[in-house]
Amino acid sequence: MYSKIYLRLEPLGLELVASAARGVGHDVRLIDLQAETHKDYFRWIRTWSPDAIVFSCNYLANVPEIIDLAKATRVLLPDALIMVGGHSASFTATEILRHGDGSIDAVLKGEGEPVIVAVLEAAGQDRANLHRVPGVQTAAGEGPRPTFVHSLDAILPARDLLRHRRKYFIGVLDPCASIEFSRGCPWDCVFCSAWTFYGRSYRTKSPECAVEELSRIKESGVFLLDDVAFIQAEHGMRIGEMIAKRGIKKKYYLETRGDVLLRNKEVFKFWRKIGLEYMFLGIEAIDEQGLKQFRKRVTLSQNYEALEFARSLGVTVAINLIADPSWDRDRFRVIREWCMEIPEIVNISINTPYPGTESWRTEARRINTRDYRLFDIQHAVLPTYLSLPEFYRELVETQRVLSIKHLGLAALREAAGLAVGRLLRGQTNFVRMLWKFNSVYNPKLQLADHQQPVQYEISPPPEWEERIARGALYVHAAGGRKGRDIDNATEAFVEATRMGAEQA
Ligand code: B12
Ligand code: SF4
Repeated sequence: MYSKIYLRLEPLGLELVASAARGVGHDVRLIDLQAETHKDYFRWIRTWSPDAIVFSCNYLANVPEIIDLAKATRVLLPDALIMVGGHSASFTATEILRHGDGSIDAVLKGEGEPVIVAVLEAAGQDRANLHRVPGVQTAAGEGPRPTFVHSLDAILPARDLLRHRRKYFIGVLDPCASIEFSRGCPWDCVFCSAWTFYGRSYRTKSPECAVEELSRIKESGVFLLDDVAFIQAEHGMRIGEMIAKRGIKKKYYLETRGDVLLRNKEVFKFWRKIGLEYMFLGIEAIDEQGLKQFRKRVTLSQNYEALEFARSLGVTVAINLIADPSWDRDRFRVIREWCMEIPEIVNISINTPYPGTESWRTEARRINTRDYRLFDIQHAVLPTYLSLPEFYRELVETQRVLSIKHLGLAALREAAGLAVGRLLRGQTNFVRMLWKFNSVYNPKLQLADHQQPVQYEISPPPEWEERIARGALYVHAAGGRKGRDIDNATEAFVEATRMGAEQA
């Protein structure tokens, strides 16, 4: 839903996988189903007849769509090698193979760059033994844990393979490309699977390579994909200085934590000077009780101080609040009132346990739907205190108030100016976004989504446990301290602020 209105971003992970495969001599094509249709996909499959088709499944909600596409592809190309990779696929490999019912040959877990090369090579020799390759799971078994790409500098994304680059945007950054300066996250928040995927590692791209890649990007806007931007101040500063020196002029969007922002103020100030426009801060809750629920080791006053500082930079700040299904009408009202008092853009998501997160195993409430499509943090998958229709009415009303707030009269006046500029350049994404809210956010539609027939059911979480062995959640093996490319002072800062610190 979110991506129908506010943004559509290039699939950088898939471009990297494509680049790795192309690098060893394969003829590779890429189709982004955010920007093209199933009809386009089938036209390609029929006319080109590839030997292998790989789907990227980062988002759990996309599992049914991918299974159906794989099944239809199998009918058209009975001998093709059909595989699925990506973030969510890595946590649900067994289920995906089961749902595929023979249509999916393998699930590729972990980082795609090494596994795609290895699995295509293995397929050329002995297709029955793919499951011996690290990171590969097939109906016949599962290989060793996936390996990491040896350096983030090694492979540049195949940006040239996407046919509709002008369709990527976020808000006024239209058009917008994506880039990563680092990969992984050293923190360990209970509701997040970014750290479990990468085994709590954190790797960085060299500033030289990062800036060279940036200089080749044609789009004026750039979305920085890092989970937490500029954890290590020197790394962020060095990249910033090199951008300034080379005279690269772009507008940037990034996401970071409030405590990182306060620790590395100078870096963010510098980035403001070289084009930082938007910042997304994960605030999650506005009271101590809420912060405790998400086990955020950050105090309310730190959150407010971070907001204050972000405002002082003059960037547009967006924050995220997590609505819990236990919320009553009063709680929604308080949130609406609070949000109207602050200048920031507020995004509300619903507390959703995902496979691969700690919450998936430790959340005492049981999920009340097994429909993958509802796991998009815009639907309630845990029991609600209010009746479901009422919960959605309150939620959508809150989102509507917030949307009108940041697209209110003053904002609309400003937006009108920006819109004309973009239309003159033929960029229409931003302008379309302005009018779409009511057709996408509608409590009746949300509710109707719960009534759809469910063909593929997600496996429920295993028996509830209060505490779990965190290592069991990892896709990539944990490298411990040496897997984190941060200095000792930053490691100590992370230790003091991470959620699981007391269990380490
Ligand atoms: C950037 C980002 C976004 C961007 C997406 C940009 C895009 N078009 O891809 C935006 C802002 C749109 C977004 C939205 C959402 N996101 Co998001 N997002 C991320 C984030 C921070 C980074 C992803 C990324 O691009 N990384 C960099 C690239 C290089 O890595 P990558 O895509 O993971 O690809 C690598 C591997 O996954 C793998 N791989 C990927 N595809 C394939 C395919 C094959 C064949 C193979 C072999 C390998 C492979 O190899 C790649 C290279 O190593 C991740 C957190 C994370 N670190 O993963 C969350 C994350 C993926 N998002 C998440 C969520 C919850 C959402 C939203 C639902 C939130 C919302 N507000 O509504 C929406 C859903 C959007 C949708 N389409 O349905 C969750 C996923 C939950 C889940 N299990 O489904 C994550 C894990 C964050 C979290 N805190 O838990 N997101
Ligand atoms: S800081 Fe927490 S929520 Fe953010 S990416 Fe890291 S583990 Fe996930």
